[in-house]
Amino acid sequence: MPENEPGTGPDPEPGNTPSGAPVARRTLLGVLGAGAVGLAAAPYLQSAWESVLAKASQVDPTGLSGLLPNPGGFRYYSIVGSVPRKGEADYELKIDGLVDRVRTYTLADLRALPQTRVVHDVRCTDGWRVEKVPFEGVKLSDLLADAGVAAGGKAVQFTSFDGAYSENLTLEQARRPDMLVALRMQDAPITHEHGGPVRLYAAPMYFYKSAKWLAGISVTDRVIPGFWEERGYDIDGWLDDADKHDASDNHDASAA
Ligand SMILES: Nc1nc2c(c(=O)[nH]1)N[C@H]1C(S)=C(S)[C@@H](COP(=O)(O)O)O[C@H]1N2
Ligand SMILES: [Mo]
Repeated sequence: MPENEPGTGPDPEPGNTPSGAPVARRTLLGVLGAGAVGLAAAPYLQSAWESVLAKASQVDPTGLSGLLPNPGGFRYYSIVGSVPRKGEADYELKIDGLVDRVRTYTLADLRALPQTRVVHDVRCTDGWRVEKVPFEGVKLSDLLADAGVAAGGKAVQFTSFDGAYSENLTLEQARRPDMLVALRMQDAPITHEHGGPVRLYAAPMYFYKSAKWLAGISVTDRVIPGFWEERGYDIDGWLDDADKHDASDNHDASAA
């Protein structure tokens, strides 16, 4: 079933919007025939196939790509048609809002901080799941401590350099040890398609909380609903089995 038809899946989705505006997730490529689908059977072609899927996801408005096999188990989502590539020379993460010290980090800065590895199942509200995916990066709590949360800070808002996506966590959620500003996924640098060079990884929550192409972290005085939350998604997004109250007893985070 097309993923961007309202009311057809477990979550409400927006309908088509005028071109140029953010639309429902774009996950498809109508141009690929059965022959191309067959490529997915060859493991050594996996990354090539994934990059075809990713390219198609940037342009196809039909939402049918979710019906095609993806050997990695993931589907690539973006609410905008194209996202600039950022890397070593031009990537920057800014932490501002209700903080004692505004901070900016380059990729090298982030890599120089202690890295944490979290292994958890990834789940999208659309029903797909990838088991035991390793992510590595800097604990969000470390960055918040570095900037210093000022009086009145209650929540955190994440923004993306796609120019449209946003997400949030309460400060309590953000300080869990399984909330990462992730630089690596599946033991490799995060690809552009997966939101690299830096994305959020909110392990105990549905994957929509894990903002791709992370550009900003702003401490706010209240939770500001994110892109999908404005469209009906749960504000918290806990996975069914998440330990919502005590991260220290039941999480997969460990020092890398
Ligand atoms: N910037 C941005 N982040 C995003 C999204 C998006 O469309 N744009 N989609 C979310 C959803 S619904 C999911 S399931 C995951 C998909 O991540 P993937 O594309 O790496 O599989 O990213 C989340 N973060
Ligand atoms: Mo999702």
